Amino acid sequence: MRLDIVSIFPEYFAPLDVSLIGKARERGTLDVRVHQLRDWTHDVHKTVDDTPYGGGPGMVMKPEVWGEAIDAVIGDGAPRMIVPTPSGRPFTQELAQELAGEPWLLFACGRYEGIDSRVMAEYGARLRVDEVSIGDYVLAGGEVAVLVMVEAIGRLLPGVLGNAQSAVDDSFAPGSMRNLVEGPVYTKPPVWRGHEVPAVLLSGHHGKVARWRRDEALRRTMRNRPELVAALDPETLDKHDRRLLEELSFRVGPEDMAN
Ligand code: 6GU
Repeated sequence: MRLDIVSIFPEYFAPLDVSLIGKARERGTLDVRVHQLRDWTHDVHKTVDDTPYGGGPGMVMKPEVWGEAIDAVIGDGAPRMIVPTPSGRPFTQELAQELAGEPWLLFACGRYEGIDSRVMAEYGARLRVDEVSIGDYVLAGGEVAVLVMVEAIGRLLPGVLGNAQSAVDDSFAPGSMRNLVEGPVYTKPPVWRGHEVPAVLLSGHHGKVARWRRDEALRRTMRNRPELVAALDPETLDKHDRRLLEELSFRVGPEDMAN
């Protein structure tokens, strides 16, 4: 996969040299190219922003410099373009999976109050353009959001994770624990500062371990993400799940009423 990132702060992307993503780049699985937006300015001050039409606070990124930058980066190609912004569609595991299937992504990082909207209109006519938000809070610019997205997408590429099962078991990944967060994990030693590893995990009984993990996932989801429990499809819950959720004083679906 090829990734182009355009930003006025290329230094933000130094972390992409390390860990899983850094290794994937060394192997050639990922071809990451970071570009300085100011390289496409023509004035001595390398100006990238101006005051907003209609008034109001802050500055807006100028369309001409973005147009020159994007034209130069894409050439005759047609990457999928991602514009990080708190006004965008939510970045989810599902969107990460979808983007991991693309051959080429272009991230256009805005600062200040954002990029002149005509840039998205112009390239939206030629490329698939998505404005994407990583959560309901406001960052100073899109750079950190792009780091988040590149890591989430990159680890899904074939051969990037050591253990292929790791991505399948993730909280929010499509699969058996879909829509639940994962429960607690433990490693050796069996007792640490008086805290014992739950005995079932040492039992070697795979069925009991699986059931215990599901119970813990349900408990933790109930505690930390009650809105996910409320959205569960009752069809995906077995009798044991229902009993546990009842114990946690939660009622599920009409099917539950019958018993
Ligand atoms: Cl993608 N950008 C900015 N600037 N702030 C954000 C965001 C993105 N997602 C959440 N907050």
